Amino acid sequence: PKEATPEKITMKVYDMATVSTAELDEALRRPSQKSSDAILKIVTPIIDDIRKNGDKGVLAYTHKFEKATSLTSPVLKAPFPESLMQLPEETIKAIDVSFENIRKFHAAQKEEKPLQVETMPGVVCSRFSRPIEAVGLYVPGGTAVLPSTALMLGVPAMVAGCKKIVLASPPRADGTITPEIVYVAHKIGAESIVLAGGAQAVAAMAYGTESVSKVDKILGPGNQFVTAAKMYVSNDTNAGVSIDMPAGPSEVLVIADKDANPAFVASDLLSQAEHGVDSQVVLIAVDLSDAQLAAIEDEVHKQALALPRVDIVRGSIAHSLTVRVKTVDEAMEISNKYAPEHLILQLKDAEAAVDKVMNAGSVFIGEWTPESVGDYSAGVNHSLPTYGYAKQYSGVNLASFVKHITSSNLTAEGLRNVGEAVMQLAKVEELEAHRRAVSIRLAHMKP
Ligand code: HSO
Ligand code: ZN
Repeated sequence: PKEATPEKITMKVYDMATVSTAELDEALRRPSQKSSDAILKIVTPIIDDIRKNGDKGVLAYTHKFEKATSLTSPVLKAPFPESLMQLPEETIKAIDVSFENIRKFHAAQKEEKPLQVETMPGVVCSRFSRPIEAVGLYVPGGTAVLPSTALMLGVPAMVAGCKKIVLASPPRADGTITPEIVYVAHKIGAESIVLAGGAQAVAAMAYGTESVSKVDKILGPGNQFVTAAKMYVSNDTNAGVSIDMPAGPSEVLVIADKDANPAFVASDLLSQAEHGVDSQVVLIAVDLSDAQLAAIEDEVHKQALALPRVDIVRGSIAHSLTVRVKTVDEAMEISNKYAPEHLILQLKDAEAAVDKVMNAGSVFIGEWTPESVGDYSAGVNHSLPTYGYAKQYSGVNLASFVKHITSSNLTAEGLRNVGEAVMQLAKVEELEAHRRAVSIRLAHMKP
């Protein structure tokens, strides 16, 4: 019997010249997520359970979900035994190179010295930063092992000077953690690895258990349960914990013109499409002929079929799309509205287009910059805002691991200069004690 020709793996095409705004908006909507209410109903009892039962609760979930029934403790404390980080030479080298680049780029984000401004003679305002003391870094398990995420969260935490770095990741069924993650944990000086995933790992780090250290901030991507748990604990004043940002499925928007190599463009689209069935990839084709667009489409199909994760790709390509536009400006307008996690510029003058980028997590400029370099080794962070949140959030960076503290320091002259304004505003707000805190001092100064 003749083999069925596999259905063409291709993205739906819209043309800016003919599509209505409403139709395009609808096409560019991210694949819908389960309602957060439904997820919260599942997550809340898990969090309550961990608060009540501590280690025992965490272990029970890990036995159940990860099938790691041999585990007797939910935590692996540093120093981690060498035997747990046995890796091929080339993997060690790759982690070391990436570690160093990420370290360099994030170390450069350190503020040299406190910011200081004399706003009026004798009125000095300063701002300085201090590391967040304890951070919990969630490294997802699931369909792919992600030691790169451990690097992206762990290296900036180390550079910022966080005293206690706790990593959490679901163990394998034999109760062990991938050696790559243990090696990264060792390199960043992690205090411990929590051998758990999901809402239970988040709850354990938010509230602490007998053996899991309570942290001040939880960062890292995860599935909808992890995200819902992070939202929940960050809203609970009893936990006193903050989070990085809402995380969703990975996505990319590629802007390509006639100069772009169709094979390169296709490879970039597919490298995000393989993340998960709910990922979305968008191609904005700038003034391409039918033949040029067809060349990219053929490459997408051909390259996709050769991928081990072709089935995931089929899923994500199904809700992905191409938009044909005439100019780079039109392309940038769509991109800024979409606010992609990753923006790839495969344009003749890619650098010139960067000025027009208003909303994006991270930008990849020119034909020699595939997104995967940023995912792993260039030095930029890959923990980025998805789902359009690039409109208001930054990706993980050094500032994610510090707080800024301000200070004021006035001389007598300074208080004389600014005191009138303070007293008048206190009067307006009818807060007499505020006013007197100034007047009592001014009176004291008078001879
Ligand atoms: N592209 C993903 C990160 C990642 N890629 C990890 C490979 N491993 C989200 O930025
Ligand atoms: Zn990736």
